[in-house]
Amino acid sequence: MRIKSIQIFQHDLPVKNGSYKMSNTNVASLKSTLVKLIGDNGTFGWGETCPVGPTYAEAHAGGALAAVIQMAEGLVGTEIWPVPLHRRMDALLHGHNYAKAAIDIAAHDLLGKALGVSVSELLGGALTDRVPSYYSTIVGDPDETARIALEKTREGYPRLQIKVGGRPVEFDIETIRKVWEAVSGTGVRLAVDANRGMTTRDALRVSRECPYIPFVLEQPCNTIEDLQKIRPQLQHGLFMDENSTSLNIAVTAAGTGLVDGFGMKVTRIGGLHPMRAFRDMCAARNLPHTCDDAWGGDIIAAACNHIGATVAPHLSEGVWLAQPYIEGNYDADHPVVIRDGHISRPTGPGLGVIPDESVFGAPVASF
Ligand code: 0XW
Ligand code: MG
Repeated sequence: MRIKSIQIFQHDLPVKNGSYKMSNTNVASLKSTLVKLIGDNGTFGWGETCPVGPTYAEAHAGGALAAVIQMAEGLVGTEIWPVPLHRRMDALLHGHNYAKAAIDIAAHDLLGKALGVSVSELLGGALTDRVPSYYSTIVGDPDETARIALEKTREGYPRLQIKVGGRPVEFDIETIRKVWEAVSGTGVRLAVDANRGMTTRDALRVSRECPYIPFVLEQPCNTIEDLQKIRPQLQHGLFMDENSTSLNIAVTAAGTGLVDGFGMKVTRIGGLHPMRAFRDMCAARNLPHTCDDAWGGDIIAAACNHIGATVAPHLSEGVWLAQPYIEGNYDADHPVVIRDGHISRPTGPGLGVIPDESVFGAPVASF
């Protein structure tokens, strides 16, 4: 099966009730790039990529659009199966995983629809129909963060991610302690995520001054060298998120014992095909990880949910969705939503989501 044509759309996803604040990013509206692949048998598939602003990762909305357009013409006529598709994308453009991911996701959706199987089946088979999610706070007031942490735990989230960084570390330590006072004994798992926003000095302080609180420290500092520096002195597990920009880096981080797990983003690693290899590499090393993305609507949510459903439950750190922060859904009949801290696996073929195209307006480019 080959690609007959490609349509590219852009769509704004405003943040519900204000903005989403992390240590290095404060965003109020995100522009998503959507790709519709049409196969030579008439079957179509959808993909999406939506960087959470221009400073979270080495990715931005204008870059996603430009990179997809750069590849699109050369992809017409290409075989849709992921191995030849990725070879062709790599021959057309070096890097830019987050743009390639949108095409990769659309190809998986199309193949699933053509074969009458779900994307999780294409990825090896689901182990659950109820995928655990996690709730991520914003960098905020310690008491308010603790209140939200307890509320979300009671809603049924099995894991919380507490955002810290980008402010005096004393506020972060107070926040972590207050969250623990609120949720200790509930069984909820904790990650403390600084999104690269701490010095090594402050990351070590957080670990040293909260030794009895069982959290993992996610991407505390900016670089791999920073993580290597603090690793021997940490009293907590270390997760890599933003630094794992490729399968190659993730393999090294896992293989050298630098990290205890990953916050992994489907688009950052290049789509579902490399994500499958990443999942299996983590299983071989017994390393837990998330399967999520930085932002995006129902297409990215369904893609994360399908790969998340294939992760061994004891290694699944959950699938985060932007859905609680977004108004409306692309597919009103099959919305991907979090209920009681979990996400039901879509049942239809492919991603199980068929967006209402009129939501996106006219394509910005067609090939
Ligand atoms: C919590 N997330 C999955 C959503 C934001 O985009 C950041 C991200 C993370 O873990 O860093
Ligand atoms: Mg993170």
